[in-house]
Amino acid sequence: MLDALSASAQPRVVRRGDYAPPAWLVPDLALHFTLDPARTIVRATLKVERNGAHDLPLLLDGDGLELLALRVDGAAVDPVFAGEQLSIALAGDAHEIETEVALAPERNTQLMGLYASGGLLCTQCEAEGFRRITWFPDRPDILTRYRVRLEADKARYPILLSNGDPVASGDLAGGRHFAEWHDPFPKPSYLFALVAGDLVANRTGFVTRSGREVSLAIWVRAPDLAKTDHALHALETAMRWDEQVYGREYDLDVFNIVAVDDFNFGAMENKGLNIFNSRYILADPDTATDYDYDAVAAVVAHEYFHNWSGNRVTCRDWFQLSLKEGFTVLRDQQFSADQGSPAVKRIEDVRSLRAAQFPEDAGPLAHPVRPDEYQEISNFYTATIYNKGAEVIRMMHTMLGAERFRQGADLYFDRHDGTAATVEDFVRAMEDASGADLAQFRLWYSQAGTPRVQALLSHEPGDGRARLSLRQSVPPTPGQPVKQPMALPLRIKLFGAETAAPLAAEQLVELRDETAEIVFEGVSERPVLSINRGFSAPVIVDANRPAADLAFLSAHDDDPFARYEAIQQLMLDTLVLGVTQGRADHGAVIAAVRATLRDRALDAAFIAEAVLLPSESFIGDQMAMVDPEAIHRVREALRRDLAQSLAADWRAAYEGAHANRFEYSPAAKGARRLRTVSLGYVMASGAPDAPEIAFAQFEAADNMTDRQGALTALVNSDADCREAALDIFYHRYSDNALVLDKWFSTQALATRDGTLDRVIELAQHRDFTLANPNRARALVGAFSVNQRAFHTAGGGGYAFVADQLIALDKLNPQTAAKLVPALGRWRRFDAERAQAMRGALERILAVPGISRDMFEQVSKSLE
Ligand code: 0A1
Ligand code: ZN
Repeated sequence: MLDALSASAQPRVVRRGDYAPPAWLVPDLALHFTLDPARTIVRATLKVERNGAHDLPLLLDGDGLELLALRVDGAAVDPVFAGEQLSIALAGDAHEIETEVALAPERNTQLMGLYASGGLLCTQCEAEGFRRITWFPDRPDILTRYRVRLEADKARYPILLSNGDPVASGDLAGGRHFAEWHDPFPKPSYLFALVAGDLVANRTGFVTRSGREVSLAIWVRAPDLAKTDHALHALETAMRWDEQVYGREYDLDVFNIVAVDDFNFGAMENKGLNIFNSRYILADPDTATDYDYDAVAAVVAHEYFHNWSGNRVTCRDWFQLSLKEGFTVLRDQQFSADQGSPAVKRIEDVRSLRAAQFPEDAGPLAHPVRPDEYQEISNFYTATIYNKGAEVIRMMHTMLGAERFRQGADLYFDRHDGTAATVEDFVRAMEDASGADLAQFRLWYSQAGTPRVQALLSHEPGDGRARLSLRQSVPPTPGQPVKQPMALPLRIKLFGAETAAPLAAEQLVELRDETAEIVFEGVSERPVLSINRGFSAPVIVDANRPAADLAFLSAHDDDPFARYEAIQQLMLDTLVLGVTQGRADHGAVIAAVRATLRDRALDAAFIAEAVLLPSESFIGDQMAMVDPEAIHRVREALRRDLAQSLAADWRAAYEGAHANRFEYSPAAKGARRLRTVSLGYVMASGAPDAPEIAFAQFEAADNMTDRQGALTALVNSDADCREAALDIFYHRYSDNALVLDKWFSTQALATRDGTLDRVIELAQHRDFTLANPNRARALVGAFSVNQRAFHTAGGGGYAFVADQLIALDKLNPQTAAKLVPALGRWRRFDAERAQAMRGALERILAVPGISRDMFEQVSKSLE
């Protein structure tokens, strides 16, 4: 097998333990770009300085560069290569290295380095893309001052942007022009960026709290300008929030954001020049859903917050990635919570953690928040690094309290400003500022796997005592067969089953040993346990509470998250029982949903989250062996029963949640959400007028949330008008790529019969292309998380995805490799499906020239 692989796919393993400080530093870099999509010339002048006493050569990284010239202190030298690196022997302690290279942005389909997107030229350098632009020690612990000169055709590329502040610009002969940018802050190469194109800006001014005047601009192509107000407003709000909550101010005179259509991730925090996937910038009511609006604000805030957590303090090496990502995700979650309902935000964040990170932690690609090794770092931009990393820092916040946490953050920023730091530095700053002992807590960074906590509450009415026994275990994960007990904070409260009153104040219990017992005194009535309130620890709790207790908590708990959790657990228990026993009583779920729907004290957004059934894949995650058809059947049966038993309530909720005109406010968003969820139930009831109601909403909608909500309800059904609705939608938005993505993904996510065939057909559609990552994800990515359709008996779903990934790997390995995990879940399926999934993975692995990205994901998935 191995001899079929290209050199690029030879398993190279990078280990955290092998870290060594750089032999040479690069304090200054001048970059000169002669931009052209077919052939761009890059001249680089590096000032290098020996770092300590040694006689090691200077090693420069490069990838796919045509080397035109190499000079040391002005004299041409012949290049010497050591593996993929350029090795330069240097006699003195300080030298000047000059290189000249050529590259072809328009042929760059990987979208790493300098590439063309929709008439623009732009860059993506994290994690190792800078080496695709010029020869450089492309590692995050080299901090360099950049001076950049861009030259390009003026008509085609009137706007020339890079990091830092603009210092000069002007015209050149032959219709060309130039711009120069200096970034006063030393930065790692992964934060370098440039953009050239025909762009217009939505601008505003911002005065920081110490009085610095900053000019903010969001750059897009002219037709998109009207869709940038929301992002610009979010940026201002985020800048103010970071001053108020973390005491962090912006530090340059300009802050530019550019939206591009072809982008591997969501966005990138390049110093002073953020580059965004346009789906996280562009929003107007007709084309973006409330979900999109929220995501735009969250990603704008996330990238802005990186200016401190990531840029001012960066990462020593890529094993420390969660240092910037976990912390920044926590910061963007806190920001979003402050803009609307913190409870609903927490519910959404936990839902996505459970949908993406828990399965990762339970599968073949499980890795610690601070990994020990990787083959390709791009594969480690995962839910574990981002979302679990955020949960780990959130636990510190919970244990230390807001005030001491803030002191820890201040100490961290003060100590490490202008340097490349480690996860250990962060934890130590938290300890030093607070006096807390986080020695055992550090296991969260080194041990993979989601801990499980068993909780058993017993009550002796005679002596008024209740005892809570806790037992934790951390499952084995690849390379980590045996685990130690974690330190985990559990917020716990008891309620009286008769009075519905709290029996004592909430306790924050820090479980440290494998087992613990907590005794509550003066408990005279039967207690009901509320545990892991607010999802204080990212663990799975097995509390085995009877349906009656869950129903009770869903009505009476005073922690909204716990209330949500109780009704969801009740649904989940009922669904799992239905799948494993073939039948389950729906009565308790129906009663709890009725009570929630009728509770006037609850806000609409919360109700909508609470009454939604757990997804098919989340039900699957609870079972050792997933039966996708049975799960679908049982869930649909409960949905229908809920729909019919509460038919009048759903109609009332649907009609009550009607707004007259579009408005983007927490209340209006909540109303729309409840409206869409209720419409789903109205459809599920099978009422003959239901499709008409959905179709009427689809046509009359004055916003994308209502329109896509109705379309989804129709597409999931067998209603006659489903195809008509799809056609109308397609023609209405055929010139809007981001909305067409929705057209693809809505169909790929459909839970009805025949989805596999439809998806295969859509891959042939003239608007489908693997060259655009958003489009590839909209069809292939969405389909691969549609449990029922992807696992259609016969293995056609696996074969389809394998075909697409093989084709995509040739264009864009990063985006292809991100889609492998769905196939890696084979251990959880019956022999026939498992074999077909393995077959698909083996077929991918056998392709000659497979990328390093794919090789790592696929080979680990087969182990
Ligand atoms: N640091 C960015 C994520 C990011 C990572 C890699 C990329 O390469 C294609 C792009 C973006 C963030 O956290 O937003
Ligand atoms: Zn980030």
